Amino acid sequence: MLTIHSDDHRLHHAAFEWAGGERVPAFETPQRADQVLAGITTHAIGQVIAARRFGRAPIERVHDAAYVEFLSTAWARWQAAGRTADMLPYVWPGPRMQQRRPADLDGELGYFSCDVYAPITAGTWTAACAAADVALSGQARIDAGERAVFSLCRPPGHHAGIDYMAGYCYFNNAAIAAQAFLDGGRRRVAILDIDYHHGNGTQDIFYTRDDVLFVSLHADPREAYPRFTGFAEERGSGAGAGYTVNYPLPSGSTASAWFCALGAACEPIVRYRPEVLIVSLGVDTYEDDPISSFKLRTEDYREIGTRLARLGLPTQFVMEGGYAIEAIGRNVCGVLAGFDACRSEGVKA
Ligand code: Q9C
Ligand code: ZN
Repeated sequence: MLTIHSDDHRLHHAAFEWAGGERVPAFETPQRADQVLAGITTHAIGQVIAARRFGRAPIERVHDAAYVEFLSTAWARWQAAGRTADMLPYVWPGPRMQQRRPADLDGELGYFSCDVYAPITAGTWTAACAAADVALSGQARIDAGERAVFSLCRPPGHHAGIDYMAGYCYFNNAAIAAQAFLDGGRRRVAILDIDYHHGNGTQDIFYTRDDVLFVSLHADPREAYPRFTGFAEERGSGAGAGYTVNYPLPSGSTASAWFCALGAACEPIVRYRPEVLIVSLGVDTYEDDPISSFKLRTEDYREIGTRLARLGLPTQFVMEGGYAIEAIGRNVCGVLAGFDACRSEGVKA
């Protein structure tokens, strides 16, 4: 399988995050993508190519232009104020408060984010644009007839909504690719999100639409981030009613429960008859992931690839989470190799 990559991801490097009331080293690090890239070579997944640049326009097809503009200038404004630490918000518009954009930088930072897990650093803008380019370059390859590609995006994207950053995410790479497929003339795109965490941002972007089916398998929000979205009752609204499908799983779920849910999640996808499938690929479902609780083992990732290949669809894998540095390369490559092996056997749905 072809991999798309950009070295610019390294320009985004958070100094720390908050966990258990303490400042701890950030879990979302440049090493993650470097390890995956090393795995691509070690496991002989295939060719790696650099992303091309697409600019702001395809990003603004899913994100609010004011949010994009804020992200593009935030660090320079922060620096001009004499500040040097990572930018993190402290105040958000809560329930029943006015959703009004504040006039100054500290206020805007809260307005355009929904948690403390997406710090803006010196290189965040460049890295986030590069991740979108990695997604768009993969999309272009599928559009040109490639059967499957892996977009090695970093920073990840599925927690970023229309006008906010959150959970290590700034631009929603999978959503940007989905919109590009539609803008290229496809009419039905499915996104299957198998990251441990609910893809609240992707859901936000497509919640009222029927041209993108969003199906997510994740830890029950009652006991996991992002806490306030991802319940089974969230099914889309208006024209989008029925086009969002959530499968929350209990904390501590094992592979057998997870694969059972994957089987269920594939049903609405098959029924939708999408022209293309985007997989938001997080491997934070791994048993040794430092911030998650599912119990998948390395051998399970190959099986995931096999199951996805059986859907028989043009497929774009987009990298999301996964924080067990030592295992991230083999787990991601397990999925890709499993997909490729099943495909070359000619197995059909
Ligand atoms: N102590 C992705 O996997 N922190 N984002 C949760 C950990 C935020 C995860 C609490 C997790 C964000 C792309
Ligand atoms: Zn995750």
